[in-house]
Formats: sequence, structure tokens, C-alpha cells
Amino acid sequence: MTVKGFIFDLDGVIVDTASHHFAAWQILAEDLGVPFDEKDNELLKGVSRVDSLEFILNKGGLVLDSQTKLRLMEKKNAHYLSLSASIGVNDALPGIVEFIRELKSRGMQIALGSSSKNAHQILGQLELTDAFDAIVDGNRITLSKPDPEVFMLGARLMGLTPSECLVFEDAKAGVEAAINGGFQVVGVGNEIELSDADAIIDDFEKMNWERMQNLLSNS
Ligand code: B16
Ligand code: MG
Repeated sequence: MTVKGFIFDLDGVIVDTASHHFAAWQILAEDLGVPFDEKDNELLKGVSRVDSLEFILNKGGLVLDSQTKLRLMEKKNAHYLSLSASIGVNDALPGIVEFIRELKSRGMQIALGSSSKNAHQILGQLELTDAFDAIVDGNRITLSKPDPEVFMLGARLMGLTPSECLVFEDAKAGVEAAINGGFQVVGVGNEIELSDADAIIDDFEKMNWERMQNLLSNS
């Protein structure tokens, strides 16, 4: 395997903040009188805050001015941050910290590739900031997944080409972003949603170097 760098999505891969994003959007959608369920939320995983709001407004047939949209995004983010405030060092998803440690001990480079503007805050709460050689978050990109910008920048900051990197993603938009950028990608979670990925794992509980190599050689 020629992989030298690993790019991890944040929400839904390193920590279960996906449920907090869902809850915060649900509160906002309810205020706006727009129906919003888990199926809608699945489409918003990995999608930027502004594009997520546009999705909800579009679903409800609502047209709002840019000031109101800004206010709504601030409101959603405040809900999200209050739901995420209790995240601490023990809340990384099972096996992920050990797997990242193993990769580092083998001399691999590690990057974060997240659409979230809150990524630094959440990584800080998990005390994982120092584990990353490069951090690309929603503040550093202009195009949302499925555009590959977030992963391209991660690869560039590690001094690697996309073909030298492996991406881990829990979102359909994220898997498409990786494929669009020419990366190999492992889907984390739903086999049907993520069926375009090169390989799929349920979680990181039994993940290690050997298992990862087997997964990729069978893909
Ligand atoms: P924020 P990821 C994504 O993070 C989330 O999956 C998505 O639900 C969220 O809307 C997006 O970040 C923007 O987040 O509002 O915090 O900037 O999965 O790419 O790590
Ligand atoms: Mg995600």
C-alpha cells in the first residue's frame, strides 16, 4: 500500500456530533414550520452550515433576506454549541484515538478534513488537536462537500498527492468528495448510503493497521 497520509472527517467519524447537528437543525426547522426528519439530515451530513440552511428553506418554500439567514445560522450554531458543550476527552468514538496513535507510530501523516467551522473547538474539547499534522475545517474552504476542496487542501498541507492519502468519511457527500478528488475512501457507517466507498466499516472498535490493509486489498 502506498498510502502515506490519512484524512479523517470529524463529525460522525471522530466524535458523535452528527446527532447534535441534527437536533439543532430540527429545532430551527420546527421554528420555521418546515418538516425535517432523519432522512433529510442524512443529506446534510458533511454539508456546510449555509448550504444546510438553504436546503431547509428550499424544502419549506421559504425565501429570506441575507440578514435573516445569518441570524438563523447563528441561532442554529448556538444550539449546536450548547448541545456539544459537555463533549470531553472521553467522548472520542471507540477505537479512533488508538487507531490514530498506531498510524502515527508507523510514521503516517494525519489530517482533519471537516466542513465544520467548530472543528477546532471540538478537537480542543477532545484534547486531540496535537494529534493532527494538518487541520482543514469549514473556515479554510469555500466549497462544501461533495466538492473535494477540503481533502485536496488536507493532502497539500501534508505534502502528499490524493493517491497517497486515504479518507475516512461517514457522509454520502463526504464519500463523493473524496472520490471526486481522486482519493481512496473508507465509509464509516451505513452500507447503503456509503456504497460508493472503496470499503466500509461499522466503526473503529476493531480497526488497526492490519485490518485496514486487508480491507483495501479486498476492495
Ligand atoms: P458547522 P464534518 C459537518 O462536519 C457536519 O457533518 C454537518 O452536519 C455540518 O452542517 C457541517 O459540518 C458544518 O458545521 O455548522 O459546525 O460549521 O462531518 O464535515 O466534520
Ligand atoms: Mg461527518
